[in-house]
Amino acid sequence: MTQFEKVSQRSVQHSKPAGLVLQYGTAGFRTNAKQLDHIMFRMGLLAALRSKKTKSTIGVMVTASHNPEEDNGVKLIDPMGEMVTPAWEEYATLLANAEQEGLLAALKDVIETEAINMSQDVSVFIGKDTRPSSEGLSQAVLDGVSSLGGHGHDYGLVTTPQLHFMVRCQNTQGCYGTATVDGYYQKLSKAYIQLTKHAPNRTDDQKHLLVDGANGIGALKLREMEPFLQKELQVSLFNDGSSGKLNFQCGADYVKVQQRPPQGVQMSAGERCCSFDGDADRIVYYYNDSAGQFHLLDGDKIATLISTFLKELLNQAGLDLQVAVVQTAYANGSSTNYLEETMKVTVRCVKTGVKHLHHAAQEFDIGVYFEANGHGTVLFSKAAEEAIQQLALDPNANDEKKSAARLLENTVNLINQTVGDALSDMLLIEAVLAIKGLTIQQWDAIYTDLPSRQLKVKVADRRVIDTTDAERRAVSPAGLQEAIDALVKKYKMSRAFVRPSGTEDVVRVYAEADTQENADALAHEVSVAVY
Ligand code: NG1
Ligand code: ZN
Repeated sequence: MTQFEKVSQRSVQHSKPAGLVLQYGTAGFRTNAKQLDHIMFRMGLLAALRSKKTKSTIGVMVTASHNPEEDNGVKLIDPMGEMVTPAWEEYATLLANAEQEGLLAALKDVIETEAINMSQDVSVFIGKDTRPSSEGLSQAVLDGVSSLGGHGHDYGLVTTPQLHFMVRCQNTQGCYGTATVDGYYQKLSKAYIQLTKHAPNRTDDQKHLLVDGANGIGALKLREMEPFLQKELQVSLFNDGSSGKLNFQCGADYVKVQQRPPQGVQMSAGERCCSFDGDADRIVYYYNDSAGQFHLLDGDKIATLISTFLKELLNQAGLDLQVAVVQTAYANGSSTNYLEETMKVTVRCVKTGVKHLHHAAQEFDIGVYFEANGHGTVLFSKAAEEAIQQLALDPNANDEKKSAARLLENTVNLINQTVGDALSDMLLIEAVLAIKGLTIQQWDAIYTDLPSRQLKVKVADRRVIDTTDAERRAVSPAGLQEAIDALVKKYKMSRAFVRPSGTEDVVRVYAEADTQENADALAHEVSVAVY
């Protein structure tokens, strides 16, 4: 049987419902799990082709992140552990939507356009989250890979960032770490323990952290990692999946959007808490003050803490490396202001979607990127990593410089540079707070968020809204931007923008102003202008 006959035969067992059309969205395909079997098989095929093309290992993660438990989805991972390149997102859409009888033609189209050598070997790493549907769907991916004669390595239950990490390890012959889950824990925990040595005399209270695992994979993996941390982090884990439903009234997305603590977490006043999302690539922190008021420390606060820490260390080390922070239009205006005016850090604003942030961060020596919702990481250029390593080993450097360089070296090792990673980000934040001797209240007080409001508006066709300037200004429909400008002028310290969502059939409205009442009123008035 030829390869194509095999694909044809197997694809019948993963047949596509006629007429169903799905788009590769901001973060891969995502919808009700019942509609995804054929998508998974076909993404197995595509991953096999991408592996042949790049002569590298490719990753396929079965997850729908923060979506409800009934949904599922798939994310493709490129050789360096980054998200798949946009040209191949188009092939993904092409294969996903080809009717059953047109699948082979679509496949051959990709092979021809990319001039793929079909005798090249295939290596694909596969992982899945804890959704009940993930098991069957990951089998469909494996089926796709093997019908093109490929070898799929099934890692089973892993977080999305763990799979990204393993793909990078594999393709860099171990330079990034060992491509196993234990290899991941070893690399991160070693760096974390080294960093916390710079914060001696921490009390058990200071080492204690409440974690909301969103009833997902992050909870499972945190339990596995705990022994590696040698009590330098003492976790009380809630929503660990033993009884609650995935992402239901818990998790990072719930906390960020609802601006309230998750269900099922017993927080005392002042206690440091964090929430992961359903595949553990996002994290937010929060606490209740003694008056019972809830305080959220989102991606912007995380980016500020981390970039400040890095900048201070670079100064101490005497290393002339540029630190930049990449944000989106949703970043709180106070954070941008603080970073630019007080920290004198370069700030870049890009379109919503992690791939845009990741790409922009690659342009700097050190690029810190975070979406306000808590997805983010830090990227170090090769030159920056080498400068840090050289200084750490330099026999002529003074102790202060050397010590700063070693801290930077361990920071690099603690960070998962492939993608935002709740476990890695959590350890980094815990280490930074410990080294700087900051409580969560002190971290929160670095700057005060401007009151803001996000709303969703349902319109007949959200695509009539076109934007420019990193989505901060609307260019169509005619008159909309002028209307927004006029509304913004009515309030102090105000800002507002609208954009069509890339993951839901809605227009998102964002507003900031001097008071919560004004932010709410402005958001409401802008929604009316959109409608
Ligand atoms: P859309 O639906 O395009 O706004 C949302 C998030 C993004 C990103 C993606 C992917 C907001 C305002 N938007 O995109 O940041 O995380 O989902 O999950 O949070
Ligand atoms: Zn996620």
